[in-house]
This record gives sequence, C-alpha cells and structure tokens, in this order.
Amino acid sequence: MSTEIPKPSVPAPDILRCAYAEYVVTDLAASRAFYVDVLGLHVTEEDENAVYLRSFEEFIHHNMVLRKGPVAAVAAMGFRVRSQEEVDRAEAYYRELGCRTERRAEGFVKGIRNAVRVEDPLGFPYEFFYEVDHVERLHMRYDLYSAGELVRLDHFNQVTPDVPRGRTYLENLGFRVTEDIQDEAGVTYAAWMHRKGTVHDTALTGGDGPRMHHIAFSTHEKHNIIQICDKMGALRISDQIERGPGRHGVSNAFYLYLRDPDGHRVEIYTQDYYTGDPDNPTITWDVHDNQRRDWWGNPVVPSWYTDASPVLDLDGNVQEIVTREESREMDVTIGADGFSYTRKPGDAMSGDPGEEVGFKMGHQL
Ligand code: XXG
Ligand code: FE2
Repeated sequence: MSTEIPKPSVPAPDILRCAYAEYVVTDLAASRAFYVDVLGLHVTEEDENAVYLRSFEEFIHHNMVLRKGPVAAVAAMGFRVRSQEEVDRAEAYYRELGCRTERRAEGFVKGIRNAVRVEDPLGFPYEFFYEVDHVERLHMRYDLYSAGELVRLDHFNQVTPDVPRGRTYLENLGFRVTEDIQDEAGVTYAAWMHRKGTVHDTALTGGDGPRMHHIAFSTHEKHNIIQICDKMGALRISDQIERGPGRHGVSNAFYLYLRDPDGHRVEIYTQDYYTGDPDNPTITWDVHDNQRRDWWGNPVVPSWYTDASPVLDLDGNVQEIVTREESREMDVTIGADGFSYTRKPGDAMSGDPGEEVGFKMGHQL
C-alpha cells in the first residue's frame, strides 16, 4: 500500500474549474477531423503541430489542445485558478509536497502565460494558470450552432490505483466529494469531486494508473447527444461509440462515450445537478447496485473499465503505471454474460424499485 500524501502547511491554490487538456495524438489530421468535423469543436488557432479547440460557450483561448506526437498520451490537465497569485500558491504547494514543478512565463501552449506545470503525487501532469487570451464567446452564434453542439468542458476522469489516497490529496487541494462507489467492506472503487459547483471537475476511477480515463464535454440537452449518435451512424463510424447513450446513476447525467482515432476516450455529458453549497450531501453508491453506472441497468462494456490513456511527465515521457492492489469493479460486478446483477436479493432498500428487479434477476442466475 502506498504512503499517505501529507497536507502542506502552505494554503492550497484557489482552483476555479477544469479548463483544458493537452492531448498528444499520432495523426493530427485524423484527430482534427474527429473533434472538428464530427464533434463540432471550434478552432481558435492551429499550425502544423497543434490544433487549439474550444466549446461553444467558452471565452478562454481553448479547452483542448491536440498536439502531434509519437505516442498517444495526455500531456497536461489544466485548471484555471482565481488570480496570478494563486499560480504562485500552486507552485509553493507542490514544492512543499516534494513534486517536480516547472514555471514558464511564456506558457506551455499558445494563449496561456505564466503557468506552472507539476508532476502531482499521483503522477498526473497538472497545470495551473490564470493569464489567458480571451476569444469570442460563441454562445449566441446560433448561425454556428450544430444539432450536437458541445457547449462546455465539464470534467476530467483519472485512473489511479488507490482511490482513498487520491481523494485525500484532492480534498486537501480544495476539491469536495459529491458521490462515490464503495462495497460493504469499505473498498472505494471511484470518487467524483468538484470545484465549480457541478458533480465534478475531476473523478478518480480505481485501476492501474496514472492514466487518463476521459475528458468530458457537455451539451445543452439530451437530444444533442442522440444527434451525435445518429451522425456517427450516418458517417459509418459507430464503432467509435463505446458506451451509451444512457443515463448515469452517479451524477444523474445523460451520457455517451466515444473513442477518438488514437483511442482517447471522450464523454458527452449533460444535465447533472448543482452541488455548490458547503453542506451538499455526498451520495455513496453500492458497487453491487447495477444502476449505479447506468440508471437503466445496461451493462458497462469491459473496455470502459480496462482502457485509458497514458499520461506524460514534464519531460514528455510516459509515466510508469502502478497496478491496483484492491479488487476491481469489473471483477466484482460483471458476470460472464455481462448482464448479471450482483446485488444480493433482499439487499436493496425497501421501496427501492431495484429490489424486485434484483430479486428476479437473482432467480434467473
Ligand atoms: O462522469 C461520469 C463518469 O465518471 O464518466 C461515470 C459520471 C458518472 C459515471 S458512472 O458510470 O459511474 O455513472
Ligand atoms: Fe465522466
């Protein structure tokens, strides 16, 4: 078991939100075609090495950078902080944690200056920034609005072997947990945590890591997600639809997971709930509740549990992956047929509609 991450004596930086991610892609033209032509993200700027993309309602330079490189990976997960002083705080905070940090006045990517990047204690490349170019916010450019429009960056999702360890680290950094998945023995399989008052800015998924599970963009409505499915069907790229569409249990959001040309996973997500009050209640789901990840009870495909993108260190090398020691959600929940209910008959709360289903399914097995 890995050691606990201490709480630094200096204050944590005031993080506003997850703001952008830098993805390394092996075929820039193919990735551009996916994110721009299929998903409709808007190009702020591009050159032969990189494409800078933003969502419909964004006013900062970008939410995603696609950078051409030899190995498909994630180079940075960017968080916007409240002021430039908060970038200094982030630097001091991670230095006290003993993490490698790098400050660049000119920024690491176009449109952002005076940023700090760190190799965080879980092995993820976090960036903290405030100074950023403002660009046209397209929110009322209905002349550009597509039927599957991606309107905001919503969250990141990170794979890490020891979820409670990561949770404590992120709580010390100022994140608040909104939901988690546990079993009867107290093993935590996943946790969702936020800064911006939604269900999450990032989530921890238990597994071999550090790896990036997905980046998620939101749409205004559920029908926008259905349109993305229809469009991908019409383009004959339905094999890039990995999971969904569906309704999540955790977060209550409507969702769809896609795989980009390099296999990086992107989630399309809409209509979770407000969590900004300090006493927002945390929801704990039983790992055996088969509606926790899909409210309609549809099974999660194995690739969703096993696949994720490598992350890079500050030199651009792939971070070494540490194996999860605790039990894996896929092993405790998916039967050979992929449809088995693992909640024991009678385990559901009385009055829970799942009780009857769990009972019936239990008899079928
Ligand atoms: O954003 C999310 C997710 O982390 O991608 C997955 C919200 C909920 C879920 S889950 O599959 O647990 O319903
Ligand atoms: Fe997600």
